[in-house]
Amino acid sequence: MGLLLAATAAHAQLPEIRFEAEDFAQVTGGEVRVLDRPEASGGRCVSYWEEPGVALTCAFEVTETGEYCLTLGYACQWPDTRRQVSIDGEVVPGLEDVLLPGTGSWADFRAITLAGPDGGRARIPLTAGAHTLTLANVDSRGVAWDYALLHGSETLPADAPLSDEELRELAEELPAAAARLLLGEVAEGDLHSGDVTVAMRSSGGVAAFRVGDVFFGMPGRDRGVASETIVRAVELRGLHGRWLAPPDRFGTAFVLLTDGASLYCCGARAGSMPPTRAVHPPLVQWRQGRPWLLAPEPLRRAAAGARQVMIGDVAVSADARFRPSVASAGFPILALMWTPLSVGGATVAAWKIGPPVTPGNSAIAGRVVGEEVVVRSSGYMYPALAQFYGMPQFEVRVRPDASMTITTDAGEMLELPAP
Ligand SMILES: [Ca+2]
Repeated sequence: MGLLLAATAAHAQLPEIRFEAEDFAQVTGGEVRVLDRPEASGGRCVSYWEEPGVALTCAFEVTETGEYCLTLGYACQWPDTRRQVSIDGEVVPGLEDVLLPGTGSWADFRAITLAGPDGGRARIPLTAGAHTLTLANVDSRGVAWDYALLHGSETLPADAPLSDEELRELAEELPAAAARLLLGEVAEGDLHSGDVTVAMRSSGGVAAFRVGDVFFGMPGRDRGVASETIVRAVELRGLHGRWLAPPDRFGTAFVLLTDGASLYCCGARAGSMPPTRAVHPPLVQWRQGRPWLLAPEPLRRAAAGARQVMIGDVAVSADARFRPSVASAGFPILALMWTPLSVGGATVAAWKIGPPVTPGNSAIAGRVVGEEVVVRSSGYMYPALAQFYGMPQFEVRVRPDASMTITTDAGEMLELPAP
């Protein structure tokens, strides 16, 4: 079973222009230092750049005229810092005072694609030929600048801010139920509780969901409704959910549960489960109210070999280690795959998306116990802590015929039949 991340649709491609900050042509208004940093691109970066008015200029060549997005790689231990961006000595409109969020430490290098005046990515018109890029310090905080990348809007080297128009365009690429959730609309048949919304298709399947500030959806349009999924509402103390059974008995039945903070899913089938099965791609995250399209590559690196990966403030966890891969299917796609557990002839895969809770281990956990697969809503959380966060603890026992029993820590029990 897997999670998919879909990025942006393809447009005419511009060549990528990349240059290292440490190869700067000129520094004015003061001094900077070039530092050796193994974490940085090219092993070096420019730092000690605290004085306002100090400006660094890099020279670069453009081979193809077009409107370019600008991505900067940097590290910053301050909560944030600001820089002014100029091209050929002229300040770029909308980039007079660019906020670079802190990365946590001077060794933690990240990239950001700069936003323009409409809230979407800045588009910088560049003609073929020689140009310069200047970053000027407009506050009194340092930044370790690593590199700059100019690229077309079809590539996503880093998370990219979306304008309202780009958000609507993205919605048009999605199935209707996913599109309305992306645009903030909750329908009557949706599973909705607290910070969690699951957009249900009219056929009964899941189109997309939102947990906290992160939207997860599937690329592609509705393929038409060939058959109806059997759907049953599930209500346990503190938990709302749906049990969904496929129209044919070889499909995967799954139970979706939410406590209003996290979304839990446990899927089972009486037979083998394809490991590359596509389920739900993370796509867009809201930051200070603005939507950002998430780049696959940083998530791919964060997920490699992990049981849990952070997307903004929410953690995605599975009952086994992720094996992420980036594929292309019209969209750049990050598949977060893992191997389902098996018992008898049945296979079981479980995942959870929600805020991480510490101390303890709030990631979902699954193991084979005798003739059953037992999935716990959290690896281990102190009961008092779970109560404090309003996260009911429960377990799902799955038998070889893919029937399930859900038991809460309060002793409530619910039987779900074999599909
Ligand atoms: Ca560098």
